[in-house]
Amino acid sequence: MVNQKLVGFEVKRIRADFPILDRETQPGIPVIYLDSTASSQKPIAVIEAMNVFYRRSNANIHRGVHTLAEEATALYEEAREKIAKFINAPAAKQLIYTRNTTESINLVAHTWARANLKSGDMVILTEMEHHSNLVPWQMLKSERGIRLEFITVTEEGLLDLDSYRSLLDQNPKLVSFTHMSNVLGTINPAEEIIRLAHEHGAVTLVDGAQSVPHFGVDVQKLDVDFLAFSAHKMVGPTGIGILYGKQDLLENMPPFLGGGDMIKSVHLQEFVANELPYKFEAGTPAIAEAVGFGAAVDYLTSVGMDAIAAHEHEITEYALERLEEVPGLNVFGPNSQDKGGVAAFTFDDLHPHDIAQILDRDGIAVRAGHHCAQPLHEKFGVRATTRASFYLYNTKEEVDKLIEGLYKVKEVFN
Ligand code: C6P
Repeated sequence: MVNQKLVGFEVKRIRADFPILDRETQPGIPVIYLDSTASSQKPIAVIEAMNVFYRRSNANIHRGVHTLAEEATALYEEAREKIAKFINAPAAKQLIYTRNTTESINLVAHTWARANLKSGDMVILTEMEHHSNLVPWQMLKSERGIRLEFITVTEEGLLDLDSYRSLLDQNPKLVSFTHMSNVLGTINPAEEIIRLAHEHGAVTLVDGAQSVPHFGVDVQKLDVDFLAFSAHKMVGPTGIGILYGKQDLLENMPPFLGGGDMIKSVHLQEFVANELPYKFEAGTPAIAEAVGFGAAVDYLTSVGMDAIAAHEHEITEYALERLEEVPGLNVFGPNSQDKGGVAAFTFDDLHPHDIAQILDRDGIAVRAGHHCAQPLHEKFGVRATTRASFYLYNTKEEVDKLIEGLYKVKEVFN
């Protein structure tokens, strides 16, 4: 999928849609934004959709019968329909608006898991998880005594499926894993992992924070039970994400937060929960953000997810080749065949924060640290890495600037 020939992908035209890319963070140097894995930039279409919403249609949803309230409700629900189509969900009501991927995973841990897991039950994770797919399960472990086991990561940064198969024989209740690593860039074989989990009667949760923004994800093809992702990593606004779930699972889960909108009726001593998806959406939600999320999905669809994946693949392949030329630099993770647009590296014994700071002097934005994947860094015996990441608006020229910047870093420290 990621190796298709690029047809009609004009990065120059795409860049013109993202006003921030003209911003000079250093005098005379437009920013070179290589940190989309942390959060992507936003096109005019998204910024405008939210602007127009506030100027024309702003009101609370599901509450009023006046024109503005009806308009706001319609826009909020239209966005849900668009996002549902984007991931090929059978029905929009299977998409719960949350704040982000983290909240989506916590929702499953608080509702499905607390209703279905007891002491000694096994949850399979992987060694490459982001903290948001680790800590909620560790919390449940302290509270309930569930057992956590991990699919190991090989030296090349791939999941060791033999270790997975041997864990499956121990009757896991849940397999929860990242579709794409935010450090190694590894794109995991989600369909196979899910199929094997289902053969062993386990429920599956995919952390799609880094996959849904970067290539086509089809929940029906994957047959995944839960999928979590965030708008801000896919050219949409911050403050909104999605939990997709299979209908029967969602219907049988207890509600998450209690309050307005998530109820059908309330009496002094009890309440009756609302239908899907509102059962999980307590309180006034991020309405303008939902509208922006819908616009983001429209934007990505108009460019084409296959074209985006192919462009990122080309840039990543080029970046890996060029990074390899730099003496003392070591990129983590597999080669470009199994990898999305992420290159996390160590460089001699330089501290990643120093590297990032010096690159910033040339307007190059990269991230330094453990990227909320501390156990993975421990596994590879490093405290931190420097990470460059690529999205639809990045160019080979920007990769060249990164390489020039890295040689400058070397000079500074010599
Ligand atoms: N990774 C990064 O710089 P939120 O913050 O909830 O939108 O996404 C959390 C998350 C979950 N899973 C994966 C694989 C992720 O990469 C992230 C976010 C950012 O790598 C911020 S730490």
